[in-house]
Amino acid sequence: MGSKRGALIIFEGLDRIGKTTQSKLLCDYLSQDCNIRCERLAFPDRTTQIGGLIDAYLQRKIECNDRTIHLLFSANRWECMDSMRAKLLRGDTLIVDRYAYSGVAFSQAKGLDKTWCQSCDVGLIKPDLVLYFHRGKQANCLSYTGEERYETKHFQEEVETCFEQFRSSSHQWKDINVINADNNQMRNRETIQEEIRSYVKDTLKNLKSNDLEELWKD
Ligand code: NYM
Ligand code: MG
Repeated sequence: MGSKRGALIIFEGLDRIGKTTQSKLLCDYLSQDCNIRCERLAFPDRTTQIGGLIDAYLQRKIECNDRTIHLLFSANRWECMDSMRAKLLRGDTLIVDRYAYSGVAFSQAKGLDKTWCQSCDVGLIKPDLVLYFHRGKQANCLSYTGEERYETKHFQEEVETCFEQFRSSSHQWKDINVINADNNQMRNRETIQEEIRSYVKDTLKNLKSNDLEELWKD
């Protein structure tokens, strides 16, 4: 009996919706309270050379055409696949802030073809769990204009439409779970975290195969 591999868990959604806070809480909980080896990652990974270009682009220090930056975001995931695979196979659970779903939604929102956008990420490691943070009706995360490229109310609304379209139309999104991330008194941090933990516990319990599957191959 080999030891069980870790799970690949993805957090997705618009900017400033609480993914980072919640993924940190989850990672601390799994490692400290459940004794599960666990690491938190984020895409874009701005620490690599490709990630440095993406960071410069987001901070408007360089220009880049839409397809080129899309390919860089995708390449930034591909360059991490070997180390992610090795960690998962040795039993570490990975909690990842954004993945190929942001890749598609943000580029599609600029007018790029969805099929083309998706094709670059076909074959990445397939997640065991995807949690999409949805802002529900009491929208409060869109009342800002942030510093980085893409952080405008208008563009975030376009991205949200792409996330929603993709989620409701594609069988590839059938496994995506929606987290109501409304940040009001009814849905505070702890309530949202509890909901996330219950999804994660199910996923960890039901992890069957030791093999890693490939994204968007079926
Ligand atoms: N983003 C992120 C993309 O446009 N494509 C991608 O593939 C990924 C992973 O980068 N506004 C966008 C979404 C964000 C921005 O991400 C920076 P973060 O999580 O804010 O650092
Ligand atoms: Mg951001």
